[in-house]
Amino acid sequence: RVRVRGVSIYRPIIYGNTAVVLTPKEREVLPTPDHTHRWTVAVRSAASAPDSENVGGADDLSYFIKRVTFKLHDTYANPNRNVDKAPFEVSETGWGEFEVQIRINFVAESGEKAITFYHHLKLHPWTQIINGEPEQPPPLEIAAKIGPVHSWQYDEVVFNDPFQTFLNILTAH
Ligand code: SLL
Repeated sequence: RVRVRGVSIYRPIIYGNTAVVLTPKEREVLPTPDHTHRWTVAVRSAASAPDSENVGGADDLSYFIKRVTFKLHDTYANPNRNVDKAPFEVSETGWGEFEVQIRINFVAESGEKAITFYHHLKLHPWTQIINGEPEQPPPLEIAAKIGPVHSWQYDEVVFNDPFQTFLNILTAH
């Protein structure tokens, strides 16, 4: 296996979440009536819109990502969610914000170590301070009218001195 010395190649990604307020009807049919939101946390190509689903298309990251593990809050059953194909995302319902650990494993040909990002799952559209009280999210009825919450972070995955075979894979896409 030959490394190509002096070469740096990067792939732009976004990671983050969208969230919507559940309607009273949706909450009725859930086994967990205390859940207030439905959310999706994901890793996507920076070339695709945050909420688009172009599986197998130009923005499918699986040519260089083998697995993404989303570590959810311990209140969730099986908090470690492995996703082995695009779209690299997890959808759930819940009531609270928390830190999601996002671990990205690259394809075997890369010889690269996994990398980890942290994302604060965002459910509420804003915080406001009323009369010096602690920050409060708006009431759910108002949040529902405001619409989906998006929270995305741009980043670049950099590969230094990549293996020739991996460089070939990257540049072929
Ligand atoms: C908080 N530190 O206290 C956060 C924890 C946990 C969120 C939020 C679902 C749990 C379930 C859920 O929304 N957990 O499966 O019912 O705000």
